[in-house]
Amino acid sequence: MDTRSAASGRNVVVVGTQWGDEGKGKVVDWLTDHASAVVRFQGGHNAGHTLVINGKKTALQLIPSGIMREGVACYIGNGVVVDPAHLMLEIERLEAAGLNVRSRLYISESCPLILPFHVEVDRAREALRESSGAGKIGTTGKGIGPAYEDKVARRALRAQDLKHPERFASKLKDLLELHNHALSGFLKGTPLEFQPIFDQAMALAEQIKPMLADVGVRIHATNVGGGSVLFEGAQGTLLDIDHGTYPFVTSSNCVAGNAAAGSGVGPDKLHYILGITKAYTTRVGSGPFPTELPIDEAGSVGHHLSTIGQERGTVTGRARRCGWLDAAALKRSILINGISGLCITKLDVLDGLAEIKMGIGYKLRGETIDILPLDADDIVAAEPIYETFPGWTETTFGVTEWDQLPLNARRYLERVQAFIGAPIDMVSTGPDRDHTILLR
Ligand code: 2SA
Ligand code: MG
Repeated sequence: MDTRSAASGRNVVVVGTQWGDEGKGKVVDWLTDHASAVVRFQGGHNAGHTLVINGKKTALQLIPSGIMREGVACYIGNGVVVDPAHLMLEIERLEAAGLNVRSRLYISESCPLILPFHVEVDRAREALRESSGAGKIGTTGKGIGPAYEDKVARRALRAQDLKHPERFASKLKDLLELHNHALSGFLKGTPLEFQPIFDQAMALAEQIKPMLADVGVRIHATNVGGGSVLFEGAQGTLLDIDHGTYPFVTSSNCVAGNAAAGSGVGPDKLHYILGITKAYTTRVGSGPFPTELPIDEAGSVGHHLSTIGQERGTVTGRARRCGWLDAAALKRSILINGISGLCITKLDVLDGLAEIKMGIGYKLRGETIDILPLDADDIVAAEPIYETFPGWTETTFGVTEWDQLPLNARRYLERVQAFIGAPIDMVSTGPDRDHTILLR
């Protein structure tokens, strides 16, 4: 990947190619060295991007990872759902750590807001799905889905409404009535009161208003001035509302194409699409996962991936499900995103395994297929077909040169590359910025 050309006005989109938690935060942070701005374009504070800088861990949820670098502008695009209370909490947390946030964080006026009743609806829906036998989605409980529903139904309160108290009050009254009706009825939840929600929003508005901006125009101006922009995806392609394992998905488009629509720039501004792929697979929440391994039994491969990989949700603390790399699922991600190159992360977690498997297709009702099916029920029925590789005993942790990787690790990655038909441009060998092999 031509990362070093980033300073000359070329924009990079970073997306997860699996079910999220591929290590996007670290890569975005690494690339930010060459960028003027970092943009979030979908999702909300359901995301959890963990960065390790000088050995210190920082978890970001809503604020773009670029905030860790002085002088980099951070944009929250229109495709993001913003919880004003969470936003201010996250800002204050970063400020307490000594970061300068408000002078370089810009929030699109058009962002739909997540308000307390969205959280209530999210939780009530999950409880209802569970008790009805439909099965939970396993959401993060942050109100993400209900907020996007209101957006699509054209009744959402948006960040721009924070500037107009009367308009805010009138829209809030109508929306709350609608949700309270459901909450006190079939959702069997707790209806909420208008006044505390309104008062809290208006108090937060005073702090948020100075950060509201026309994000699309600002990104355009950055490019015109020769600066380059990084688009930071959240969650992953297989959680995309259209292309993921529906209905076990999040409520936004996580794919690269949405970097344009979700931030207000044209698709011609997306110059390089970097897909982030973990050297194995994880998933948090419910839904099909063909290459899943049991993680509880000490000494098993699943247990190794879970513990050595420290696979726990950044936001919810849930143990992530773990399994082998599913290259047939990856193949679909490559197509949907138009991946220019891949970054493989957490390779070091495979160190010490006697053998390594990679899913290269499935048996589905007697047929062999080499790409993830579209229907979640088919994915459940699909039986993975594996290729097996010898493992390596040497450590790959912190390696910075391709030639320094064990031969078997290189063979594994070369096979991944050949199977999916996209180049591996980077390998991340540890959480620190410097633990990186750059191939192009
Ligand atoms: P939601 O809350 O409506 O977006 O949940 C719907 C599904 O999307 C999944 N999802 C995620 N999967 C992986 N990582 C995410 N972020 C956090 C993290 C998650 C956490 O970085 O670890 O802390 O648990 C994320 N956000 C949403 C979710 O599990 C549902 O399957
Ligand atoms: Mg995460």
